[in-house]
Amino acid sequence: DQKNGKKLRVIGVPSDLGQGRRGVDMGPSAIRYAGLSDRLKELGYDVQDLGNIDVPTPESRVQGHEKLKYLDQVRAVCDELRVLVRDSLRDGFMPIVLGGDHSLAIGSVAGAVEARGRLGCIWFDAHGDMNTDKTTPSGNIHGMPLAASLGLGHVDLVTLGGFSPKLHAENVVLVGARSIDPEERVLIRESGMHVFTMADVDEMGISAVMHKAIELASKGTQGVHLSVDLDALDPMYAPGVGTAVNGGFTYREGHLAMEVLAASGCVTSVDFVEVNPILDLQNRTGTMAVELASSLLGLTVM
Ligand code: Z70
Ligand code: MN
Ligand code: MN
Ligand code: MN
Repeated sequence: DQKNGKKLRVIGVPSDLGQGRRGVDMGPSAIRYAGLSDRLKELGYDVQDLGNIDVPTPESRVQGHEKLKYLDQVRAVCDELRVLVRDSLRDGFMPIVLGGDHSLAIGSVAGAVEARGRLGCIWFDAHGDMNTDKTTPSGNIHGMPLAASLGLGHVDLVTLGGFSPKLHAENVVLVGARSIDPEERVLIRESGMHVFTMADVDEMGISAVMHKAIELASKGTQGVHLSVDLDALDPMYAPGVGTAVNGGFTYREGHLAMEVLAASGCVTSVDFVEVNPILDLQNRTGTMAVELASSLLGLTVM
């Protein structure tokens, strides 16, 4: 079949360093338990699971800076992920990164750009993830990865891999936003990145939003990094996230978004993040991640 010879590599990042709630470190296990590898193998892929990156345990951590909690450890985890994502792409695998909190995307974006050159980025999220140490209300680095990838924020996050910025705002598209901090909003506006809020999705429909997002992210790029924060979905379908916000994507909107991406063939690497099985209901959110991955990588029904 058409997937023959296509190779996927699964990389787990059991990090809860970037946010305040325990449990998201078990996200990679929850997604694997929901059957990720088997589903992808059924779709005809060669799937390699590299297991998990080592993340320091709570007892061995130093919180450090009030506005950049666990900065040194987050940076170390992201740097390890950067190398694995980069080398997976160089070896002909599409990386599928399982989180863990969204701070890990600083590493996956860096590695993907290192391997492929200029990339677009489509970021599914209820939040903006565009805070810096100057604007953060929480000090949680999971609220900063898109800013860091655009070259905004603390030097230790911005210069991962020795180059900056990783992304160009004209090729960055945030989809599903409905909870943005006041100062973060200013940074988003000033950056020039593209944003489709849930209001835009309601007005335009998810299909039109996705076609536009793909066009923007693909223009002049060598591919698209897709970063899926499960809190983009409505809590009805993804209750197991640290910061659930009402009014997210329905099940069908989430799947259609992945199907439009699948048809375009533009996605070259992907993250599924913020799955927290302690807050979940019978692994609904881990299961959602697996189903979204299979819509992204699978064949259509007919
Ligand atoms: C807030 C902050 C955030 C995810 C919450 C929240 C950020 N803007 N991101 N949940 N995935 O603390 O920066
Ligand atoms: Mn996020
Ligand atoms: Mn979020
Ligand atoms: Mn969260």
